[in-house]
Amino acid sequence: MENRAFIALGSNIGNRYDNITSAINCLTSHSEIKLANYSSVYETDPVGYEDQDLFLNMVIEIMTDLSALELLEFCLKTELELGRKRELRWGPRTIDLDILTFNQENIETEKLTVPHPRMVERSFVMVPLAEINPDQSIPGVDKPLNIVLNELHDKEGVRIWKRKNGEDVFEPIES
Ligand code: PH2
Ligand code: MG
Ligand code: MG
Repeated sequence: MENRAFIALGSNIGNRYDNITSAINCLTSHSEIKLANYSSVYETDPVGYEDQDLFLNMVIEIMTDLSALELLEFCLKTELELGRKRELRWGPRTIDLDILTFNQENIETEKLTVPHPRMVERSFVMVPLAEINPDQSIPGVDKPLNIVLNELHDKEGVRIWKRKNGEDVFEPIES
């Protein structure tokens, strides 16, 4: 598979861990998506709109033959499938899947902006990303990841919830 992408996952409704693992299962059930790595799961204070429940957040690294837009479509489909299963009528989504980077590409279309425009401001993204790929370079960001991370002030809002135990296999987070 030729494209490397990082995807941020977040959930703050229902069984958050279930939602996250179901989303990963759904994504990797696609024949053209392969899980390459994943972070620990973090519990995080809500950012932006603060009057909502705590999130679980993590980041995964995938290899894929899909284009960035095809990957986006599949992420949206997965969000919809999981959301619909929980029968939510409105309010925060049960699962949010955001494409952070796609190779080293800059993509700006109506539907998709990559790198994710707010990723470097968000500790709930940068902490798990730095865990799995501290050397990740982000197009348009000329500082190393550890410097970006050091400059973030809300890292205490990001706490480890389920440590990644084991190597780059999927089993540990299945149950
Ligand atoms: N997602 C948002 C807004 N705020 N806060 C946390 N902690 N985690 C998220 O995933 C998150 C958020 C919109 O996508
Ligand atoms: Mg988001
Ligand atoms: Mg989103």
